[in-house]
Amino acid sequence: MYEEYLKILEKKLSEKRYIHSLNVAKEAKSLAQRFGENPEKAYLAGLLHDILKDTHTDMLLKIADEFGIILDNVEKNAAKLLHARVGCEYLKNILGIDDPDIFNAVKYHTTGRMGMTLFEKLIFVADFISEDRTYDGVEKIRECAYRDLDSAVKEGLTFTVSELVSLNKPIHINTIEAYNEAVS
Ligand code: DGI
Ligand code: FE
Ligand code: FE
Repeated sequence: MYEEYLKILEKKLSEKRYIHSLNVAKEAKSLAQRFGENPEKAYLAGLLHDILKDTHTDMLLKIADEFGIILDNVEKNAAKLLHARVGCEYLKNILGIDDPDIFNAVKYHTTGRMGMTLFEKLIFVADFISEDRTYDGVEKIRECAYRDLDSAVKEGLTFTVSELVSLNKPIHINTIEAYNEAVS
């Protein structure tokens, strides 16, 4: 399935990240089946969500510039945010995938955002609970994801915000707004 994309991913990603992408795809598909979304589309979004994760920051900034992506200050200073922000445009402009569900799921998979769609939540949560994840607390999120997707989103955002605060890292406005919405 999706042979052409697998070949591209294999070239662009480390083995570890490639396996992560397959795991997120699998998880996204089964979450989609559980919550009544399109399973094959969720699989594809999961497969492609980290397509630029192993691309060097300088290259991501160059691609952002070429595509005319306006980056805010937090994005410019947090390399980890760039692969999502630039990845969605790469899918649209280079791979010709311009399905808005896939585009937005990839765009917001790292930060989340206020008013996430069901499809965006599936990818956001699948990325947190995929088989290869081993962080402290993953079991708790895994356990609740299939019961209560919004709780899993809330737990994921709480984990991210706590981690960023403890490391004195800047928090993107989308992360903050998603968190505030999730806990309100
Ligand atoms: O690409 P993955 O590793 O699979 O996962 P991801 O895209 O969710 O990235 C997770 C990393 O992104 C994690 O180290 C925390 C970081 N991150 C998420 N939201 C923010 C953030 N970093 C900053 N500086 N600000 C954010 O709002
Ligand atoms: Fe990512
Ligand atoms: Fe990921």
